[in-house]
Amino acid sequence: MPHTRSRSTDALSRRLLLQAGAIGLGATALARPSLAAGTIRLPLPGGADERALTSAFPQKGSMILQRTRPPLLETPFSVYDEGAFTPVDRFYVRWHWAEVPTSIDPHKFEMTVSGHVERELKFTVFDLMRKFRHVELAAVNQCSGNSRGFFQPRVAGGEWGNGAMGNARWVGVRLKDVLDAAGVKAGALQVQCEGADRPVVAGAPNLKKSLAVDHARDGEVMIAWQMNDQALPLLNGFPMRLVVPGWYATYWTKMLQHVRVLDQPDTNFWMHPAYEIPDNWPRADMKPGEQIKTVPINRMVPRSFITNLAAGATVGAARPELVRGIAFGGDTGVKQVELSTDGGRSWMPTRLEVDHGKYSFRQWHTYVVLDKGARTLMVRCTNIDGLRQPMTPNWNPGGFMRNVVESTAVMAA
Ligand SMILES: Nc1nc2c(c(=O)[nH]1)N[C@H]1C(S)=C(S)[C@@H](COP(=O)(O)O)O[C@H]1N2
Ligand SMILES: [Mo]
Repeated sequence: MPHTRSRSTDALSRRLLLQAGAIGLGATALARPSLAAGTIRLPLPGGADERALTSAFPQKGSMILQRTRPPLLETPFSVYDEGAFTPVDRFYVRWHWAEVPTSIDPHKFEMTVSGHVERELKFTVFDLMRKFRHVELAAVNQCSGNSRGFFQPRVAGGEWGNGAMGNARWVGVRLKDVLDAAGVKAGALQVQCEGADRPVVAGAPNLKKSLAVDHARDGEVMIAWQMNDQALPLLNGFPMRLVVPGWYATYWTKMLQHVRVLDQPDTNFWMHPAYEIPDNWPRADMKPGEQIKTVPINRMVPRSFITNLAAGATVGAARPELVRGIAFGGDTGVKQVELSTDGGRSWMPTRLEVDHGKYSFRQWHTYVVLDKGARTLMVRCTNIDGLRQPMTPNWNPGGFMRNVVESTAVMAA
């Protein structure tokens, strides 16, 4: 459960937001004209090995440029070696539609709660700060299509490497408390969220995502204005966004403008057919062309990565070498992270570092002694529910929910 914040933190939140409003996120375009600033190696099957880096986006440091409009910015993987929390200026960015407001006045921007409720309510982010109890929760935000670029056969969509994920301490209020203030009526089924971004093409549907009403009221789903002690950057949803712990980021609506309580199932395009997975969680697996029942994507599955050694790294042979990384349990905490140096025949435990809560990245480390030559390191995570990463990757046409034990080839010399 999220814990309650102190008064001084409330004051800090307000100050952070005032600063964010004051620096005028109002560039005329989201990116300055000269975009590329060097390249980075990001080998994907069948793809170019080099990607452009950019520092041209407001409030963002050096990022992998996947797409300019709408902005798709990937976190360079070495950033995850810096700690359990992803620096805000390196946190990945993903928008569906190109019309993203380039400046927002947080004193004027309102979120409306409407639909199957006793009273329609409007809140600025400052109203939320004043009226409701503050909560803080560490949680991983991962795009449904993170690692899509590794799918074979290839699938259409943002060809992400593994950098469409990030971990932050989110501060905000419970969606439950906001819904209670509006008074959800009996017969409510779902809660639909929509942001302030718009499609360029007339008639194309705005992104709208719905959660079951009990999920929306579970006391964990929150409306956040702060990540890792900073106001949300514009590109990560300033002034407020939804945080849905343990669920894929497609539900984490940014620049939250409408919260609608529905008494009918949401059948909008973005719930169906978009963002659907084969109905065999946790695998989300099928054969190309297979006819299979699908359901909306939902809870995340465990993943783990080595962060201190990139593919092709040279490490010392016949002496202890540090291997370090991150893991997350998906919709629950990490129980165990194990390493294999023999292709998965045997597994050795690793040491888990500080526990920041069940939805957070958890750092781990161990030491290996490798014989000289080409070696492969494999890492696997098991979560508290006993769910363990599989040895073979899944496939589905959306390129969603990649889950497989990751391998890193190194040279011991
Ligand atoms: N308003 C709005 N919210 C949105 C989206 C969007 O296009 N518009 N994309 C969603 C998807 S698919 C992802 S992966 C996350 C990305 O969050 P981030 O950009 O803060 O990393 O935002 C989600 N929330
Ligand atoms: Mo996404």
